[in-house]
Parts: sequence; structure tokens; C-alpha cells
Amino acid sequence: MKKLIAFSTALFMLSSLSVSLVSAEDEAVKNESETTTETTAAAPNEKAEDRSEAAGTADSTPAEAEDTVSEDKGEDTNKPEKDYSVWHVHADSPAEAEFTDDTENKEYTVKIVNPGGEKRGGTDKWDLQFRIRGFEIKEGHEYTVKYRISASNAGSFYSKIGNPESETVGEATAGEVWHNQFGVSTVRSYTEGVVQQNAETSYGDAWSNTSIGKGDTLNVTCNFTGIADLPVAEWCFFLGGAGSTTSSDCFAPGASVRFTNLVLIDNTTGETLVSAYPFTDSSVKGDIDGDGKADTTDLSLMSLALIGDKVLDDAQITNCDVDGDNRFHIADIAKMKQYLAKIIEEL
Ligand SMILES: [Ca+2]
Ligand SMILES: [Ca+2]
Repeated sequence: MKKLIAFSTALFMLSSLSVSLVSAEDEAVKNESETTTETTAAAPNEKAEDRSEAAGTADSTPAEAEDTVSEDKGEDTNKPEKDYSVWHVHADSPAEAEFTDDTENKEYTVKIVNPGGEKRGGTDKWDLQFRIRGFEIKEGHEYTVKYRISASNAGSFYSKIGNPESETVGEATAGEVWHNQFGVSTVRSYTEGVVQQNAETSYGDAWSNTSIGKGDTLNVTCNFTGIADLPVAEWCFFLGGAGSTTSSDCFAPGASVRFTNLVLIDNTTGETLVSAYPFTDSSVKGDIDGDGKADTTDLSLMSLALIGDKVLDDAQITNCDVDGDNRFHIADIAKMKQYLAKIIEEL
């Protein structure tokens, strides 16, 4: 009998393995990218559970920049003064991350020390979160959400706007009024051009992660309509480990994930609800990444674009034309180098 059980278990494990390999391969083919993770779509009802605050929690706000955050049971209740209205990292044991608010480069960095997840004694991708809380979502209002995410390693992430309790409210299953597969969105990869365009007006089955390649940057813009009133809402990025709804860890230990241009606007009222290191619509010559200044990052993007290793959009190409001859070529790279070497003072 024991043998039979062992054999069945082995068979089950083997079949699970082959299934996950096949789906990972399918995903890779679908995305035509080097990304290695994919997430199983979760039934909305399954998502609602386990998302409430677990006993072992830790948060890091910019005030604790560069501190390592990890499990510390009951820390939340002992620190009621924690400011959730700024971007911070929340880690459920055993998840752990180093969080940096880089004011100079205008971005946040989350370095994954331990992603958590089921096999490490945690739960799922929500074991490690980068998030902000405390704004209001109103049913029927139109919203625009924007963010830029960069990753040192291939991985994936899930992002959502919902209520902190993950409680279903009206049409908002698990309290979510928006997630990364929902709404009218454009996801632009620095290395691949546009990788995803959605026009989803309902959740459908796509409760899955968005993949990102090693060293890639995704610029995301999405419009959605509020499907429920959420007096206190949160915007989260799940960066944690594999679990019942997530077939692979979002990111491996050691990966760094950077965020900037985190913006949420209520277009109905014109109110900006979240604005962390927002990009201005850049018309700055030589500013390719849209952060408002021309620097070495932009030079790298220009160089890669010129040899065909980066796909830039029209606005970026326009900003590449630093010598103003209406085309982008090697002379623009040369002028950019002179500017960055301070041989010339302006572009
Ligand atoms: Ca720039
Ligand atoms: Ca030019």
C-alpha cells in the first residue's frame, strides 16, 4: 500500500511538473520573451481568502529606507503610527525585502531577500507587497493609473487597486476595482515595444501576473471605471512567492525591482490620488526614459535603439533627435556624449 501511495505521489508530482513545464513554455511562446514565470489564474473567490493581514507582518516606509524588513509578529499592532499613505513594503513571514526610497533618482527599489510563498512556509504572491493606502475610489468614476517598473531579473508581478480587507463589494470581487489585466491599458516594454494592450471591461479569467524580462522596463498606462465605492482603498504590487494561485515565485531572491511614475488620477473630479515621482510629459531633448532629464540612462537607450536592440515610441524618437535635423542617427549619440561629458552646455 505504501508503495502504491508513493508511486501515486510520484506520478502526481511528475504530472504536475510536466503541466507546469508545458504552461511555462506556452507562456514563453506567447510572450516571445525570456521571462520564466507565469501565474495560474485564480478563481476570484479563492483570491479573497488569505489576503487579510496575517499575524506575522512587517512594514517598511521610506523613513526606514534601506532597512531590511522581515517577519516580526504583531509589529503592525504595536506601531499604529505607521504611515500607510506613502509607498512602503509589507512582508508577511518569511518574506523579506530591502526597501529604498531613492530620492535622487526618483524611484523606489525593492530588493527581494526572501519572496516567501508556500514552499518557504508562507502563503502566496501577496507575502511580499509594495503598496500605498488611504485614497478613495468611487463607483462610476473614470480613473487613469500609470507606473513604470524595472527588474534586474526576469520575473512577474501582480498589481491591484482594491480594499485592504480584500472583501467583495458589489461588482468588485475580492474588493478589487482594478488589476493589471483589467481596463484599457498599454504596457510598453523598453526592449520589445508594446507587449500588451487590453480593452477589458470585466475581469474575465485573467487574474494573472504580468511578466517582465531581465533588465527590462515596462511603462504602463491604464484607464478604468470604478465598479464599487471604496472609502479606503489600496494600490498594491504583489512580488512574493509561489502558492495556490501562483505557479512560480514572482522574483527570485536577490532580484531588484524598481518603481517610478506611480500615478493614480480620478479623471471625473480631476483629483490626483497618488503621485509618486511622476513623469512630466517630457519634451526635454535627450530625455528618452521620460524622467525629465537627459542623462547616461538616456544615452544607453539611444545607443541600443540605434543598433535595433530597443524599440522606442514616437515621442522618445523625437527626443532622440538632439541635434534637431529631424532624424535620429549617430550624430545625435555624439552630441549627447558631448553634453554628458560637459563639452557642450546644452542640447
Ligand atoms: Ca531621462
Ligand atoms: Ca538628429
